[in-house]
Amino acid sequence: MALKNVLALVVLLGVVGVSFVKAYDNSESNPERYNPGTTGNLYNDYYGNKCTNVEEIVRNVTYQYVSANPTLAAALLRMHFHDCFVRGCDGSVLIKSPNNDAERDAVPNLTLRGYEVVEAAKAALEIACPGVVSCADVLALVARDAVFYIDGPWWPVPLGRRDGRISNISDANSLPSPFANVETLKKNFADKGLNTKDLVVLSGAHTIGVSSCALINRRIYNFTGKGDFDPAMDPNYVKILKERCPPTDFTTSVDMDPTSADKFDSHYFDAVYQNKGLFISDSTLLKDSYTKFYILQQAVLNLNTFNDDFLDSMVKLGFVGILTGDQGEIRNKCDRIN
Ligand code: HEM
Ligand SMILES: *[C@@H]1O[C@H](CO)[C@@H](O)[C@H](O)[C@H]1NC(C)=O
Ligand SMILES: *[C@@H]1O[C@H](CO)[C@@H](O)[C@H](O)[C@H]1NC(C)=O
Ligand SMILES: *[C@@H]1O[C@H](CO)[C@@H](O)[C@H](O)[C@H]1NC(C)=O
Ligand SMILES: CC(=O)N[C@H]1CO[C@H](CO)[C@@H](O)[C@@H]1O
Repeated sequence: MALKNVLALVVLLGVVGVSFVKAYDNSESNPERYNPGTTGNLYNDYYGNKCTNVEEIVRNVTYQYVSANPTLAAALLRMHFHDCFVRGCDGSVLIKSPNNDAERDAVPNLTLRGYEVVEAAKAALEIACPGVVSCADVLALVARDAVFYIDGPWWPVPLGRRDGRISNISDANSLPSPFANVETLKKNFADKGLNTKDLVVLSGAHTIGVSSCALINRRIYNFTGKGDFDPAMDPNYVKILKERCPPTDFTTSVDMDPTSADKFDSHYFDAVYQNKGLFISDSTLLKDSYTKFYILQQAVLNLNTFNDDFLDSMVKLGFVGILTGDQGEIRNKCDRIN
């Protein structure tokens, strides 16, 4: 990086850097720690003796699937995110509709994978303690365990979510678009009670997993309709992407993190910093001073706070729009309301 940038950074760091460096208090004995005060309460030992071993049962099933197919970790993390952003973390993303008008039929959902893992974990729980554990909780646990299995960070998943009874294709509009700019993304997240730090930290989930040529072909071949590519992209990266994605290819997969899409590391921030963000919604994080600074901290200053920050933001994400108490229901099967 240019000397000018280094100097600017050093000055910036002096002003706000210290507040970014925060050790995580790993005391599970403090449930309030996990409640960012959104809508309702979740508890670490919610099921107690109504269902002992909930976490172990889910973990065993998840490990079984993810060990056979590690790419499921990315899929399950994304599924949990989609669930939480649409009607809250209420398992509504799992519901099937005979009319193809449920959330999972929406365009951004078409490539969600891993439903079978959630179903299998739920089935194991139904044998151990029928009708007790919600599908929303199962999905939250499965996502955490799947990421942990591939050596990603572990985060606490306080429990007690209830399952929603509605899944509507039009609600999937509240999912952020890969073509969105940072202002829109900030608003999308703020609408869910998540701040700008959560936006940039959770975007780091794109350090694992894949997308498809369909979502980037315009960006690399015909950005403004003149046969050009997005000038915010590194030209060499565009060249590599073009080799992977011929102009009329809408199906081939593309790694989200060009260097290590199967590893949960901080390379996503390196990629974005080097103008190798796959989506506009990744690259645009360099256009806001806060999110840009976070990227610099991870990519250039090697502060290594990403895993701890991810933990904090995942816990917050898990509280978005939850149903608790006697709201909703405990579904018997995750793909249909009772
Ligand atoms: C900031 C706004 C976000 C946008 C616009 C966005 C958009 C996308 C898109 C378009 C894909 C590719 C899907 C496909 O090819 O069909 C994707 C993949 C993925 N997203 Fe995001 N995403 C965002 C935030 C998040 C968050 C918050 C998480 C999780 C905490 C996440 C986790 C993932 C993962 C893991 C994949 C790879 C999935 C796989 O390999 O199957 N994303 N995202
Ligand atoms: C989970 O798997 C471990 C190791 O295979 C096994 O010992 C344990 O009994 C399993 N736990 C449950 C609740 O199935
Ligand atoms: C889904 O939401 C749309 C828009 O709010 C509404 O018109 C439609 O009736 C809903 N569909 C179902 C099945 O509830
Ligand atoms: C590029 O975009 C323009 C304007 O949208 C369109 O007319 C043209 O057909 C596109 N070219 C290709 C090769 O898709
Ligand atoms: C309409 C449609 O294609 N829906 C798909 C949504 O995603 C699920 C899971 O991958 C598919 O089974 C559906 O066919």
